[in-house]
Amino acid sequence: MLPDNPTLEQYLAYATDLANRGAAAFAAASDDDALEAARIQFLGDKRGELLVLQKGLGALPPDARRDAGRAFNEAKTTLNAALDERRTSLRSATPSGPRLDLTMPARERWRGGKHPITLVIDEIVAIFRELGFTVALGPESESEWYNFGSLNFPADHPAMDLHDTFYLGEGALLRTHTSPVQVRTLQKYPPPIRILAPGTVFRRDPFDASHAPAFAQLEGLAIDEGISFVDLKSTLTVFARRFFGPSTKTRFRPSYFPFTEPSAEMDVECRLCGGVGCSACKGTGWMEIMGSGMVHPSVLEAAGIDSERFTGWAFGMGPGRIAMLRYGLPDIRLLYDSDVRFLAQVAE
Ligand code: 2U9
Repeated sequence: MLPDNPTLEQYLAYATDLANRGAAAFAAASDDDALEAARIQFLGDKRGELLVLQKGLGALPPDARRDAGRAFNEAKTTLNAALDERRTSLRSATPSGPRLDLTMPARERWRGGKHPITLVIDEIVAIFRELGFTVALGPESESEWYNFGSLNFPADHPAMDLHDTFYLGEGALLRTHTSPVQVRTLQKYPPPIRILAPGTVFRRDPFDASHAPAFAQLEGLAIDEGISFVDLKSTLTVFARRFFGPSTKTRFRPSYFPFTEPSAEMDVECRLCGGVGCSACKGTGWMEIMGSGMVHPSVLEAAGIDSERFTGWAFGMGPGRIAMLRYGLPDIRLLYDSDVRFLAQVAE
């Protein structure tokens, strides 16, 4: 401690002692926190020991102040130099970059996954691939001929109405089904042909619980010599059993499409009630899965295929609808609003 009214000798001795103790404390500081504590002790703005030494100058006789002032400045220089030196040496010993808290619990990893519709398409494609089908793709912007004309739609068919189809101008439109892909494939490759055409299609439908203006479709086509409705029924039943389970019952109901004759809807026994009847199947015990039929001879001829020699069958389904049945979804919009909390439940 510096006495209240020190002599010059006491002041000089105290200044030297202070400088030595401070320099030693700085040199001994093992990390930033210890160095900061030592800095506050010796160089602190409010109660630092150097401040006390400075205040002590005023208590000295005037003729002692010059020597005492020099001793004070030396002590100050020594302390600041020792502090700087230790700061530099600690910094070079500490790895640079952000400090890591290795005890912090890890964040759960975000895992991406396939969309439920993509999962359904992949699964359908895998089943038909084993049955000899390959995937064919084509443009989403089509001509009226590929989308309607080649597929035996009469010129006044309501699907061609402005209220049902998005027209792009200059004879182009957004395809309303993936059937044009099959027509293009038939023009390009000779039979036998077995193809699947998955893709997005567009219709001027309201966006509600069961409709979307843009949605996924998956169509299939088989063309060969001697193909009959028996091949259609048996192949689609094998598909239904692979997709929905080996005991799945199917039934075919007569239907109508311009591009197939005869045409049929395929139903599977309701997955939710086992055929007893529930709200999902509207009490019928059956769920409609897809449309199908024997390719109309006019469609074969339009694509350049000899309809006397070749026959074929086709089918079409909406993978979004299948995903709704499989995952028990009440509203098709769930599939389109990209809410990861919903999507993560089925992501693979
Ligand atoms: C060619 C010849 C025939 C494709 C077919 C269906 C039956 C069908 C609908 C199901 C629900 C479309 O997604 S949906 O709205 N489709 O029912 N589609 S037969 O027939 C073809 C295709 C191409 C050359």
